[in-house]
Amino acid sequence: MEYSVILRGYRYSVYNRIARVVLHEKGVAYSTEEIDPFATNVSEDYLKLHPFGRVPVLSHGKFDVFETSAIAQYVNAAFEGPELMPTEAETLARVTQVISIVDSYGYRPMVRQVFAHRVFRPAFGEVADEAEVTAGIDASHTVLGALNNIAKEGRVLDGQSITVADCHLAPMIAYFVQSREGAGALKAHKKLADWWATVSQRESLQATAPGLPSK
Ligand SMILES: N[C@@H](CCC(=O)N[C@@H](CS)C(=O)NCC(=O)O)C(=O)O
Repeated sequence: MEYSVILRGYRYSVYNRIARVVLHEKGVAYSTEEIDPFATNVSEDYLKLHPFGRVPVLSHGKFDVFETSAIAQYVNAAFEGPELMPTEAETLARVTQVISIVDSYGYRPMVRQVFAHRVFRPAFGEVADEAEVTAGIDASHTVLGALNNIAKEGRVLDGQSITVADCHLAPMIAYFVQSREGAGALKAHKKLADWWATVSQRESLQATAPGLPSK
């Protein structure tokens, strides 16, 4: 069945999953179109939608939008359903801060270095670069520490009131903890580990698990 909302993305993309988690939390029905941004033949039509050639892109009727936090905020504002964007000033600042920390300092070490080398590459029969895993774990401590402090403060990441910050962070942690090093690093940050124990059980996370091939 074709819906008026189409999410174009790559099944293993953590950013694609963020958009999917938001759509699920909001209860929005959508179709998907598979685009592998790492392929050499990304189509000209797709590059018209996303000039940087990344994923995802969300289309709703004639409206197209890329950049995942913009997609999340659009979905939250455009559809009925649970409010995922707090308006109280300090809480809103924390939501924006979590997303920015994840994008600026978390994605590369946690996903591109630790997960990609320890889990993703081996799942596809490729060799991991151990130096990348080590560098990623080293860099992840500051990221997890900052997020743990925000969780401790209690305005966001409380495991109860779900916001776009939870939706943004959860897919990154889901990948990170699939490595034994990542799981160990998260354990050292108790409040964040407690948050993950609760949030990982949500239907939105369960329904969007990318299903990597087993080694
Ligand atoms: N700033 C972008 C980042 C999206 C992104 O980096 N997506 C990755 C997949 S998880 C991608 O398309 N990578 C392709 C590449 O690096 O060439 C957003 O928020 O949507």
